[in-house]
Amino acid sequence: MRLTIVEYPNKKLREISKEVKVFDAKLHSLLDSMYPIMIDTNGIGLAAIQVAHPIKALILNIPDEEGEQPKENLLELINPVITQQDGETVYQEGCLSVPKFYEDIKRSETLTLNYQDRDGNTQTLEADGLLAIAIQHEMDHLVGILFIDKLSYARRKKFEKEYKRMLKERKSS
Ligand code: QAP
Ligand code: CO
Repeated sequence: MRLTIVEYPNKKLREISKEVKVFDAKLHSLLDSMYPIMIDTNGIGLAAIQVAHPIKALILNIPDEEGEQPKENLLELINPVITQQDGETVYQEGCLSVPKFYEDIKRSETLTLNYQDRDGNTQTLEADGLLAIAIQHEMDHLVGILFIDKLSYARRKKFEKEYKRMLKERKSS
């Protein structure tokens, strides 16, 4: 399956993703195609809506201590639901759909999650650190929320200005 990343300000990113009910070869093919595009673009997380598929599916591959992302560490979360969250943490986030822009975002520090794997089996997961942050970032995509929506009014204005300039420069080169 050939996929391309949908970038802000494309309205597609505002869609609400639908629950996955059928865990078939089509779903597996989408997940299999999301992994290489995430790795090739230096991503650690990617929601299906970012490749124009509005379904509640996302993948994560948090770098290990060596900064590597072996495929064994790949997490595929379908229909995720956070059941517990605690604490507060700030991290400089980015997003493959908002290239070249990074800002500090406040999230819960730890969380517990229910989800389904690619075969529809229910799983639970406890997360902290960068994984917990990434899960919250990717789950926001499932309801049409981007990390830039969480910025203060002033920061958001600064972002819009810089981003517009970047898009313009990109078009002219
Ligand atoms: C979400 O983000 C995330 O601007 C995943 O030029 C971010 O993979 C979770 C990326 C931070 C937790 C913490 C962004 C690659 C990748 C860019 C990403 C870029 C190249 C973002
Ligand atoms: Co993102």
